[in-house]
Amino acid sequence: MNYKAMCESVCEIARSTGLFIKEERQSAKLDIETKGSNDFVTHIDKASEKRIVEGLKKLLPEAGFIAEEGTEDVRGDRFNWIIDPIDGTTNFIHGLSPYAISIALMEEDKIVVGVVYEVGLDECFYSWKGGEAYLNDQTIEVSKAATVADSLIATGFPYSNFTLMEGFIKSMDYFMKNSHGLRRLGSAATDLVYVACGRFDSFYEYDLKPWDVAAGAFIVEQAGGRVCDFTKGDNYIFGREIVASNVATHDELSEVVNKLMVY
Ligand code: 2AM
Ligand code: CA
Repeated sequence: MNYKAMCESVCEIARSTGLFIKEERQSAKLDIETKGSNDFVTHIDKASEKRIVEGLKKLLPEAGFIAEEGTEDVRGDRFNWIIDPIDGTTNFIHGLSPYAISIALMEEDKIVVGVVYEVGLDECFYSWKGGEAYLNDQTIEVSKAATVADSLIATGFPYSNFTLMEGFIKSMDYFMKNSHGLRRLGSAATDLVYVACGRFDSFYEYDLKPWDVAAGAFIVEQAGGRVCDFTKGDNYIFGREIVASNVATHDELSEVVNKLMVY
């Protein structure tokens, strides 16, 4: 497979779907304000995923799909797409950035193409097996921060699974006192690509789904960063826990998360 050409085609699908989402939101603005947001979001998530799936099917007919809205729930023998049609839905509803389209291609059990298109700022992050990592047409790399004390750290707040709440609060307490600061943007895919381009030095969160992290985690690695789960293993796509960072701070950061959040 020509991974580079495949990645470029996926970027085109993500960009055109992003435009569609933006326009739909604009034309439905009044509806959201008067009738509430749930119906609208369900409709637009599904319509967006349908467009993405139709586009991807033409690119690689034999591939299966793991997609948030379940448009096409079929597994492929060798290739599977992992898709989130809108990551950061709550931001999107409120008219806030960031919110993103996340598309990864998995070959056997390895990601080979990753695209995160952050719609609000029109920023497309992407990489392919054997290539570098990009933001629009510029190559990107992770930061050079040497320690957690020098790091700006992103996380996500628990929203429905509160099982690790106690450890999570302890981790926030620790990082508030021992880093440059904590940020919570509300889109895990965007948090990851912001680590890839050095805006954040690191990111950690639990209870994330494969479609929230598959593309972004790949782009972090391609940009020279490191990714692991909370036990420092590599089950971070399907394992629902992720730590991503530059190389220099990875051991220190994952040790803190491991100590406070594995129990
Ligand atoms: P989603 O927008 O695709 O659902 C932020 O912490 C991450 O958690 C996002 O990637 C977001 O993905 C996911 N998430 C799911 N439900 C959420 C909710 N009710 N509030 C905030 N984030 C949610
Ligand atoms: Ca989503």
